[in-house]
Amino acid sequence: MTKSRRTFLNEAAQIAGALGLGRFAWNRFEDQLNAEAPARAIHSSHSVSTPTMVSTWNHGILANQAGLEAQSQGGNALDMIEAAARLVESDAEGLSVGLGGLPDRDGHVTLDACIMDHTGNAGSVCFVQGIEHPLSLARRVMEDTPHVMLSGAGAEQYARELDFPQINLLTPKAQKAWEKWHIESDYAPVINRENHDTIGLLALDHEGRLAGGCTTSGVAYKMHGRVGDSPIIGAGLFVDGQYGGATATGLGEAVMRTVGSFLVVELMRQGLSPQLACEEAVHRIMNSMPTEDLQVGYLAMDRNGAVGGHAIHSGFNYAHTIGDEAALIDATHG
Ligand code: SD4
Repeated sequence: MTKSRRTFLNEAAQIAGALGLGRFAWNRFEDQLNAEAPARAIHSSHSVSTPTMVSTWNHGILANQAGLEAQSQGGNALDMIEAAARLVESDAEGLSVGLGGLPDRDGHVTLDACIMDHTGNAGSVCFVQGIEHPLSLARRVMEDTPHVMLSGAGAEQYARELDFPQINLLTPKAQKAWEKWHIESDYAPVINRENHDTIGLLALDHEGRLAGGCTTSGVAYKMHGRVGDSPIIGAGLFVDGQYGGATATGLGEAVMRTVGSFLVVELMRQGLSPQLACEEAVHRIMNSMPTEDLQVGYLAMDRNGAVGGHAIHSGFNYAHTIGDEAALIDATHG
């Protein structure tokens, strides 16, 4: 027998309570159920075989283009992620990813990255120095080792075994910025430090496979040895091929404390749209710590290609590319 709508909503409300969904998210979920034509339907109207990518910040536009190019040459979702990441990692102008990333307080550029596929395979490296493409190294950890994560000297040793080129990642521009900072040596997180921050990427390929990646030099002037959320599976990135993927940007400590990307995907699994799931995960942070001085943004895509993004403060944007159509979108906030 079919349940009445009221019974369904009552039961769903109890589940939402058990999940700890805030009142706000529950109201929005109800709106979503009541809506005649929810935004999700518009997004999901394109076929799953239309390759789609979303990536954080302005540099996502070019990254997505590189990802879609890899796909058109026969690549799958993982190839899309890797090609997109490599482009941004090689950009010496960007101050927070790969080559040219701002160093830690001791002047060392240390990188974190991870990758995950639709079957739950994951690879990650953290606190890696002297390698331009940490996400490619993370992929090799995933595909060619029995492990998920390698760190520091061990990850660098593995990179040498694989003949990854060794380079100095500290560019004159980043060194100059660090020398200026070093005079005062005053560490404080800066909201939206530059609009070309960590890159978090999600891709859906022509066969409907999802993959995700995240690569960063982490917050500038961090303590030597500090690792953020970006290489932590479940924090900076999580993908569940049945439901969707999510990635994070911003102050990693806040993301790690709330296992942010896993939370976003779990909320999608419970029925929230990517947008509502991102909003709820941001509110989880806002309800548990002071956030005047910290920014976190989440980006999510479900297995049908529907997308959402939300941040604590304004300033977070993301690139959304479907086939050959690309748009830069200002995420909602607050
Ligand atoms: C970190 N989440 O290391 C990264 C930095 C970042 O936007 O994403 N900045 O905490």
